[in-house]
Amino acid sequence: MLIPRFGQPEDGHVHPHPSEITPAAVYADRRRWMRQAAAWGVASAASSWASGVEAADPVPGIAGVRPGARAPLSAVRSQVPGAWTMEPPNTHADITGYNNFYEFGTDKGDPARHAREFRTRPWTVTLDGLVRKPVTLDLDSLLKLAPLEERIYRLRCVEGWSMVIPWVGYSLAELLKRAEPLGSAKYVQFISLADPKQMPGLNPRVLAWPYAEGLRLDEAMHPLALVALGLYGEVLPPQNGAPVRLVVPWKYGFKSAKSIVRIRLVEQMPATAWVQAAPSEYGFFANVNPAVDHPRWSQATERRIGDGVFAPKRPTQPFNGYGAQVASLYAGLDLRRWY
Ligand SMILES: Nc1nc2c(c(=O)[nH]1)N[C@H]1C(S)=C(S)[C@@H](COP(=O)(O)O)O[C@H]1N2
Ligand SMILES: [Mo]
Repeated sequence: MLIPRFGQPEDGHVHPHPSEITPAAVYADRRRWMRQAAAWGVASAASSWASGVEAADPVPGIAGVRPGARAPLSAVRSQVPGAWTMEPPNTHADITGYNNFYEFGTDKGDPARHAREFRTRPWTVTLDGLVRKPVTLDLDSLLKLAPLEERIYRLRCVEGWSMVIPWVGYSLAELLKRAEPLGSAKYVQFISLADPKQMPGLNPRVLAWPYAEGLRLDEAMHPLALVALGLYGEVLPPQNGAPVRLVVPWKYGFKSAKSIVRIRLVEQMPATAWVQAAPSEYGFFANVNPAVDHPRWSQATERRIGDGVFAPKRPTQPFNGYGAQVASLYAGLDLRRWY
């Protein structure tokens, strides 16, 4: 049986050298250069390759977005309590160069490398299951569904590293309300895209695809649970879960499913990819908890990406520092257990 590679403790894990990363900015500049070269009619193999790439499959949308292109996404400052940490955000290069998105490979640099041409238009998200009004929304409807807010959240990966990320989006509750959940709905399941034509990492030995996650309905309705459509004031880069992903800041990062295509309201606790893969290591609730170690490493501290490998680790906070907002959701639940 394959031991999930997901759970690699961060000790001894060397942060990728900057030269291994292709920051989105550099990539955008390269594309701009290629377009410019094609426009000038530069006679070379490079220009015909460039024009071939650039001319293929134009994707309509905000600012005429093509796969991998960057586009602004304006947002207002969120008023949701806890939505703004004062900690400095990580750099764009770190946030878009050090990723977990196993559909594109299991190394931290794989998503940035392999998701460049990921097509995020057309895109739809279907809300169904125990709802009064099942609905399928396209990306433009999602972008207009509620005012876009900027929120700066800490992200704590179960592997023991963390970042601070300025997201753009709105509360998941806004989206769920559109479908009018029935009284019988108790949980929400989130299903990511699994497209073997675009995703080179869909190996059945890694996870059971599609990637699926879930929340209890009251967790999903908490205003801090975010539908993210952008980061750093731009549409989401592919490697961060474009065009639409979940962000649940008080839970380990794996709960925040990327590139979501379906949201199901259900009565029973739904199957999730990581619980299915390793039930002894990952739980459904997966609230960040420094007092409960992962079976293979401590969760007491974390390495903040960008601190440098020699900097001391930081103490991990219960609920990733969002306890004042969310702890009451778990009254009566034994938090010492690894759920
Ligand atoms: N579909 C999908 N969603 C996913 C993952 C994944 O592999 N596939 N990885 C998760 C994990 S482990 C983390 S830590 C976060 C990372 O999000 P980021 O790359 O935007 O920082 O995405 C989560 N969502
Ligand atoms: Mo993670």
